[in-house]
Amino acid sequence: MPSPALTNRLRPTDSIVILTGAGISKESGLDTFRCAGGIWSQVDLEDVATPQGFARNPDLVHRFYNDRRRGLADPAVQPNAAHRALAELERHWKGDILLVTQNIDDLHERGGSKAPLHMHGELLKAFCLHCRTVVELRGDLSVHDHCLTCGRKGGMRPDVVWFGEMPYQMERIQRALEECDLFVSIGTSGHVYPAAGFVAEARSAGAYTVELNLEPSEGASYFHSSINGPATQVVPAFVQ
Ligand code: BJW
Repeated sequence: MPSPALTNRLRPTDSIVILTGAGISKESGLDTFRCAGGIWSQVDLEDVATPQGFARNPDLVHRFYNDRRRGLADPAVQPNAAHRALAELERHWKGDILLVTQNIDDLHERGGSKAPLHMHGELLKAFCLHCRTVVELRGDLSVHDHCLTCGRKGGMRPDVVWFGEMPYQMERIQRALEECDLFVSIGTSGHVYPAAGFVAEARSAGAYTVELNLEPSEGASYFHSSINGPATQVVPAFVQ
């Protein structure tokens, strides 16, 4: 159940869209992108998160995502109280909930969420640029890999959405935003579109909008309400 302030606004069958970003996985031990010391202070995003960067130097891009895949496999990296609280909400809420994550980790799934929509793709998947077959991936990826479906070499890439590429399942997300009664954004800086525009879309369609973030994000003024603090505290408190 959402917090008392919200229970007054919501009916038990209302529809909820939840958007999560890197901040929800920070306390699980994964870096964010734009916080001090974050991923974009360690590498140039043009090199590792654009199709042009991959065309220029696929080895570098593979190393970057292989390292992050190994980081995700570290036994210390586990879903935290915020991931688990959202899964609990999904289990008990009678209305529709669409959990949209910008994160490519699998911590929502491991925390118990049934089917998070990974709009920026998944670290544990790869696809073939030649035949578009998507495969599950546990180990490293390299330019020497062959596609098991079409047999061609060198075309396997991480199944993640880079700058300039279209995020996944946008039509489904747009529909849910138009129909939702509550939009909740958790642990995202609001720098990257189209996700950064979801609050305005949901709000103009009539939803109540709430931000849960360590600090006010770029788009904090668009939300009806903002709650600031670490996700492992504010998310369980919000959904209880
Ligand atoms: C905590 C916490 C704790 C910390 N508890 N909170 C000009 C204007 C408008 C748009 C554009 C523009 N120029 C270009 C664009 C489009 C571009 C874009 O938005 N660029 C901006 C940078 C300006 N977007 C795109 O290109 C997207 N595609 C697109 O628009 O397609 C349309 C189209 C395509 C082609 C033709 C025509 C149209 C694609 C964006 C892809 C983003 N990909 C990445 C990397 C891939 C995946 C990966 O490697 O992991 O996705 S970038 C990176 O940023 C990653 C993230 O998902 C994404 C968002 O980051 P997030 O999650 O918000 O993390 P942070 O670090 O920014 O913030 C963390 C927050 O947590 C902070 O606020 C902290 O305070 C908080 N926090 N600890 C709670 N414990």
